[in-house]
Amino acid sequence: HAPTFRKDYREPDWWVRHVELDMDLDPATTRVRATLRVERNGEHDRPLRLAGDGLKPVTVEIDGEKARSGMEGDDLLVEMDRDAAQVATEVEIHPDRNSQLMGLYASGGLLCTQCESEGFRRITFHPDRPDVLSTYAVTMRADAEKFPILLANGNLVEQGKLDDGRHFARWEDPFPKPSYLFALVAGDLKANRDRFTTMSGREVELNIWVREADLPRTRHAMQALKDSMKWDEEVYGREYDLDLFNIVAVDDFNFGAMENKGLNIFNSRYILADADSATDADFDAIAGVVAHEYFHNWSGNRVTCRDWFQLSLKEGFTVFRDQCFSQAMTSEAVKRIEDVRVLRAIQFPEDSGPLAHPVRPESYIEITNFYTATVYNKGAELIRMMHTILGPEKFRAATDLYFERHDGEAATCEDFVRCMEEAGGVDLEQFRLWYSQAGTPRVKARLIRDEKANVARLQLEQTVPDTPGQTGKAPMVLPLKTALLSAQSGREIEERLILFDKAEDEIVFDNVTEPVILSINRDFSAPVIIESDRSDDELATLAAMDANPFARYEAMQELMLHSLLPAARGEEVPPADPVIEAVRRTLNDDTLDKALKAEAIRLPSEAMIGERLEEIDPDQVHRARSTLAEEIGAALGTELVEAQAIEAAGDDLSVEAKGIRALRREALGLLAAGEPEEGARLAKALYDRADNMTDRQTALMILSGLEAEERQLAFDAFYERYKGNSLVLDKWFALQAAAQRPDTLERVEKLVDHPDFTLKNPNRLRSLISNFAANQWAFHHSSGRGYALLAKMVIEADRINPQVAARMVPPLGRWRRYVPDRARLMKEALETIASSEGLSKDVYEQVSKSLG
Ligand code: B3K
Ligand code: ZN
Repeated sequence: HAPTFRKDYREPDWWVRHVELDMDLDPATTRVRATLRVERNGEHDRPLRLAGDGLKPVTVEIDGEKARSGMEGDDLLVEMDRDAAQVATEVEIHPDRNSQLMGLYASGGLLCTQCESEGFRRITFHPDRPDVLSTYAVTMRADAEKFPILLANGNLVEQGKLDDGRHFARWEDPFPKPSYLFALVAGDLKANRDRFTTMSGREVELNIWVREADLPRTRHAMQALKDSMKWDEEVYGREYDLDLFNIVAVDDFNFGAMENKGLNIFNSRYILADADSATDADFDAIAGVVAHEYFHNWSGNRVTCRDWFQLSLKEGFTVFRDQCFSQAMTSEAVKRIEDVRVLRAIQFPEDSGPLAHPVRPESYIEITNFYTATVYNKGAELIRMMHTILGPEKFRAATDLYFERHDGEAATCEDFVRCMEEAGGVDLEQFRLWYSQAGTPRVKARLIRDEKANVARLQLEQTVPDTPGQTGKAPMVLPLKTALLSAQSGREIEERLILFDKAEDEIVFDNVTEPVILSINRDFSAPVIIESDRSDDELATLAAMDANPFARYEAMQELMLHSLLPAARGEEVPPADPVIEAVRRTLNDDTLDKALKAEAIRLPSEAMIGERLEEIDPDQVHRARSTLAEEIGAALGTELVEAQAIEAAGDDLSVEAKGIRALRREALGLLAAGEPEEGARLAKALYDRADNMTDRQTALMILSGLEAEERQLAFDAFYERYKGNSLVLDKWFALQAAAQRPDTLERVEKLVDHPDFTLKNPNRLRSLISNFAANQWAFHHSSGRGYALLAKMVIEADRINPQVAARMVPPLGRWRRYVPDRARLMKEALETIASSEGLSKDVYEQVSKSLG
């Protein structure tokens, strides 16, 4: 398994200007005839190399004559005696045997495609690299009854009946695109149809295609699509470019969704929702993913990536765009808190483990392994920092320049940064280190007041930790939004954007005539770990008074960690009073909206606590967190009962109503920790009266951790009610896998044999196994059986779907961070995987790097 290196990039030897596809669709055997209009790039005599993956050519022709060609591994080499030609190949593929869900595959009676990154080569021979852009025309033929709807990229130009009950459709996409954006769908689908008038007055037809029975659950996705089209016009000046925009929902899908030109294909969990079956979080995720894929039409499709090392060019930027969209549509502060939580829970651990890599990686064995939180979420933070440094107007000028200069091109991260520099009038030379240096910077911040001089000095130190293959790193540019607050009144005295770009620095604040408190990295303006020496009192003041809502949340988290970290290290535990008082004050604060209250009283997760420890003892971490929850719950019974009792209509998706339900979840959780019987009673009552999935899930989540008879009753009722709805059944598995109880491991071991469990459906696999592996206490069971179970699942899943299997490996890769007995058992599980026969290169890369 040889790696590919960024430094080895070369332009393609041959361009492909146009692709003509002719496909006889059938689940058992589909015949694909492809005609590529190729042109020599520069002067050379190298053959035309076309990538294939498991393909055998039936015929290969140049300009209508049999070509001289041969296979080299999976690739087809065609000898070329002219500078331009029509090269035609014919192959046969088998969609119903495609369990990898890459290329053309069958899902629930549909035929559909997934090509990013290298799936097109499973459909036909092609260079299959993102810097080869072509126009496409596709003719599809299929059984008219089984596949009445035939879709592909671009516009439908012709359709009609054929003999033997078959029919055909021809689609043409006028926009040159890389092969990874190719898509087709065939199936018995119905559309939720709508329209959108663009800013220049063009009418666009919008369709969301699903099974007929699912039509009522597409309304939210359609609204999100229209909202995103409008938002991209208003905020980025970007208009949609075709007259048709199709979305299709499929049940078997390797990830969230795919931005194929004019034909986005979605995992059905990011389309289908109603209040009875989807939670508030599901609704928000749907809007976010619909927006994300739509935004790719410009950031990804019109301007694409030169090579896969540039992946963050489209993904980091598009995540930033979807985050801002969701901030605008819901609550700015709450959405930011959620995004930072994901970053800390997933990206920070990745960045400090064996799979750490820069936002623009230098090499890969399997590119699919690099669709990571680092490329996506840290990548989005890089764009956000440039937005902060430039300010909104210059940032917009820079993106205008970027879209204009690179429209129709395959660009690089460097191209993007250069547009930021030129239009923003800033020098980003040192900032570029964010693309090349992995690891989360750590900042030590100390504020010292000099009473005689009436100044406050902020002393800053930064270090960037070593990561695999990278040591001795240079200081980075950290934009730190910083304020000083009066220690007495909490009033804000001054806010500044500090660009901290040295190993050490001292920032002086003048005219400081009273004791002050430091509010630093407001809005999480830089994705770093801040270590400050702020006292409990100072944090409590910030938690109650800081004008920046994110900073209030952050102060609460720090305050909680002051109590949690010593306990998790097995040291003497300070009294919980400061935390309890801060939670009480938060609950009683009428100025704070409920969603923010919910965030503020939420304890850091066990994963987040672990991330702050040198060595993790999972039992101690669990005990620390549950003890603090118990103490808060026992002390604040009255306030918590009151907070969880506020009502909101189940189909009300306003920020206020969602906040009410979020607060109920957190309050009831704390209450159940402190008073389990009362918690069980209230949770069961909530389950029985709930008119929406959010409350139902809250009730089950709370019951799942309790030794109450209500628990089994509610889980059984839930199963009976929803056994026909696979998306909800995923929740039934997920809730049991995430349950905070001593026997979760045994339960998950049994659930693997449940008739509704399957390794073939990625959603189902993740709902049970990935949620289990994220459940720190259960997964890290001292017997090591949790690790063994995960290893077994990885090995079995790898035979079916390597991409999905490889994504389950990282929890084991963290072994070096755990106490010795766990570390040894985790490593053994990795070795078991490593020694299994016929490992895919996907899993091989993850496991060998984790052990290395
Ligand atoms: N671009 C796709 C992800 C493709 C993953 C390929 N392994 C979805 C997205 O990020 O929008
Ligand atoms: Zn994306």
